[in-house]
Amino acid sequence: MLNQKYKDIADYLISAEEEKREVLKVTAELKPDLTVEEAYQVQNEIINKKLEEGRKIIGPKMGLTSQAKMTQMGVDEPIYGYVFDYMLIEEGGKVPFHDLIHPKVEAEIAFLIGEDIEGPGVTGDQVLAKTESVLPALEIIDSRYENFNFTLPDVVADNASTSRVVFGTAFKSPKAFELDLVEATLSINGEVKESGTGSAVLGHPANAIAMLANMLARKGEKIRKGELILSGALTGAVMLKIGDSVSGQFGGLGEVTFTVA
Ligand code: 0L1
Ligand code: MG
Repeated sequence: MLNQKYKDIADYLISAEEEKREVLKVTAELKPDLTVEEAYQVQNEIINKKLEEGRKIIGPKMGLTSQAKMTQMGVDEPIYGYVFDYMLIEEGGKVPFHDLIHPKVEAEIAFLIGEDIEGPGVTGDQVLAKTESVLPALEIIDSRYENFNFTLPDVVADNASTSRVVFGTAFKSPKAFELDLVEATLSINGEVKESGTGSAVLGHPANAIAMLANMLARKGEKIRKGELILSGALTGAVMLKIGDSVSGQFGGLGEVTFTVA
């Protein structure tokens, strides 16, 4: 019975994504008492549906990793979602605005995983030892909810607002950088709109990947070799519009760009 309810909520959110239209949050429209645990079951239905359609997982991603976002949402734990192959935009490429609802962009550090990482008890140092490379990325989030208005269970059910990702092309050794000291700026049409450092991500971006491994362990899952994982935003998110030229500068880690067409 409840399983059917989760499937119905998943269909509601998948339709919103496919039809590029915003909807009322699940807790207002379909299930006011949705818990975070149930929301991950809804997310799971969405993931399975995409897999059945032949979509491929690029990797999980962490969201709400900054203290500012957690405080804003009244939560003390980040969330995760999944990035799929159809969400990838090539570096320097075009993001078609009309494929999306009300996109925002944020600057993140991505980890290419070299060995499986299985929780519980994983630490940031263990993550770094099992990371093949790190690279800069711009994540485009696009909540399916009207005005990005949601509660924690709503956003978990909505695959953590995941929509598109532009990965940089320079893969660097994690040993070559103090990732917590990396400074990123996010510019739109040549104007810096947001900036931040790696330490904004749970003190160090590797801590976010460790937390992800530990959260996945609760449901008997692990981070897998070859996954490319977004660790969470260094900067605030900036609203996008047609014609925007977007650039993320990550110091020695490199640059990521795209335009909105
Ligand atoms: O990647 C993220 O941090 C997105 C989490 C969802 C919050 C939002 O849509 O603003
Ligand atoms: Mg993000």
